[in-house]
Amino acid sequence: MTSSDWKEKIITSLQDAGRRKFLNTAALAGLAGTGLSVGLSSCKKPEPGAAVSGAGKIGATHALGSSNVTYGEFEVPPGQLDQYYTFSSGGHSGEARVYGCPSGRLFKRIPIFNLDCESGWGITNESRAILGARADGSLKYTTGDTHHVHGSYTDGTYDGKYLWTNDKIHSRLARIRLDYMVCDKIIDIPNVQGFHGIFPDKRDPLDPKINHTTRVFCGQEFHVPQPNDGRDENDPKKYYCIFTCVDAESMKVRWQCKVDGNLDLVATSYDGTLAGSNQYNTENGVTYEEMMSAERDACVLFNIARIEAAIQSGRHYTIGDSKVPVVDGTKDANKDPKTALTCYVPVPKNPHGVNATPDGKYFVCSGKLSPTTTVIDLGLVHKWFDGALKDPRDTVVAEPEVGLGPLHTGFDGRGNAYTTLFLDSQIVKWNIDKAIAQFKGDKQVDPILDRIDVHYQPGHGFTSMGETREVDGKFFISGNKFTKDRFLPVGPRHPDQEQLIDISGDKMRLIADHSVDPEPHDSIIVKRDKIRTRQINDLNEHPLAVKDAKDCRVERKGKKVTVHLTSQAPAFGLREFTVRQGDEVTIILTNLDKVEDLTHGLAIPMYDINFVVNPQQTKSVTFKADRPGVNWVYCTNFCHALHLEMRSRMLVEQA
Ligand code: RUQ
Ligand code: CUA
Ligand code: CA
Repeated sequence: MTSSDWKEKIITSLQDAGRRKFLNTAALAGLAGTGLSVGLSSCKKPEPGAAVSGAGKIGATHALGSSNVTYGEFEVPPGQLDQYYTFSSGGHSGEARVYGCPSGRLFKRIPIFNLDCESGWGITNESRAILGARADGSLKYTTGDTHHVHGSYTDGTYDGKYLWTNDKIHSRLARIRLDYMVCDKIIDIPNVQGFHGIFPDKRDPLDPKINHTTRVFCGQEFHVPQPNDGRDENDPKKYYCIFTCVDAESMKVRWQCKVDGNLDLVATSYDGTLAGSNQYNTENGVTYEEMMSAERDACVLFNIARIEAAIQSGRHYTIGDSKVPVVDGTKDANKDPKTALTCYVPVPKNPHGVNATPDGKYFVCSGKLSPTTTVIDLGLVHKWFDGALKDPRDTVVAEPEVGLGPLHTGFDGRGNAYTTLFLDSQIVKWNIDKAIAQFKGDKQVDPILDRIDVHYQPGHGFTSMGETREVDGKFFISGNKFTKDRFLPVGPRHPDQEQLIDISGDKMRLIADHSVDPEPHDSIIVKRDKIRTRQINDLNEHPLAVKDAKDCRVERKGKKVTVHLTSQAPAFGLREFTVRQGDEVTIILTNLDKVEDLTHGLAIPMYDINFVVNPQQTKSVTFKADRPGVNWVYCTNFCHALHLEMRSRMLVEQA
């Protein structure tokens, strides 16, 4: 075939059968001969053809045909509020996002690893201090890749205090304080590349009185030499991955644990004793072919109490310049279960996703290249650590065939699991107890309860309060990676989609399509009463706050000039101020307005300054006044009938 023939073929396949069929075929063709075909041949349900049927008539009929939903049933009418917050990662944007559920309305983008002029994130001295600067004053990084957001827990449910999210590119962990919904801390995780999975603990395994989150666990997806300083570059067998524990409050790295293979997603047990991570590269491969060569990979479980005891007793080392204590969690160093820090449970090849069931009993690991999910019994894992179970594989109590490309699983609190099927473009509902009975040998029982088409290729899927003891079984959101024909086209790149599904009944019902900016990855759905935001800032929080308009002034120390400034609708505290060419100018701006939502902005033409101050908030910027002339400092946030008149003049005198 000539290349134009190929082009023709691809276009026809897209037009005729829909992208879904194209992806399925292409994905399967790409995987043929690499072992997936083995997995497929053992998958009776669904028929590969069935997954594709109807692809030609996707769209309105498809969506409406799958349910009898009156859309208004779940609409949030004017003047009413959503029942839930959805906190979502923002992928390439490096931000997090806040949506309403079920409305799907976007309420807020929380800048984290990115720059954001709406809030001035990355522009003010305060946000730059959080983002981290290099010696020359430039920001250390301006990019981020957020995948997962998870909240802090008390008593097994969200306490509304913090969210944490990862930066996969630069291996940073960020915290968001939920009272203001702003990022308050970012740290670098040493010795790690490709920080992907993240999960807070839910209570302390050592102290029964500590029933809230005190640790955040972070997984490393890309293995590297340790230290990664040029040694062992050509010897991938000497590359390793690391599991990191960060203190939730101080955000200091507490310890690290070296593992064989890699770490992908992370889950934690409700009793605080265990954390787990699925591993798709137990082969230590450096190409995807190598990473798919073994029939089985693993889910590795970390015995938190034992790791911390090992650290206490000094059984640790450090890597390179890092001072963080590291323990050895590799297989060779942990052969005796009775002293082992880690337990490697074999699961079918290249798993993706690990999720804790809300009853606290199981971790569910998805197959990805196997049409199965694996249910690991955490009680049996403890039995293995006690030496009472020989083979780590004996901790597996179910492995139902769910469909093609299972990635992530949510729960309804009624014993059912909902797994996203990337290749099948479906959500499958299955019953955990039935899957266990089937695994024990009961041939009569079918754990699969329902399937619903989603549009298309879902990644994460999660339920309302589904990662807490207060799971309520009402909503499931399918995070779809492709949307094809669901929205008005906006160029070659389509929006992503969060599809809302009602899971309160026996049958799943598709309720709504919500377009989202690529690519939200993971989210959590949190009952609104868990979140208590502040109405205004605390004036005393900033040590340099200008607490009275009378305190506005210009202070000079040599070439350093500080402008103490206030805003109060519709005026800045100084109508003008004068500096000299060559001065290093710091403007400290306090918003003295006390009314909720009465935000002012400050922008200075040609100085790249653009930020806002919320009621009673203080922020500052520092810059070099390098050009003589008049600069209109103006308010960027429509605050008052005289908003346009809200200006001040910065006069820069010739040197
Ligand atoms: S991963 S689509 Cu970055 Cu959360 Cu599974
Ligand atoms: Cu202040 Cu507009
Ligand atoms: Ca593998």
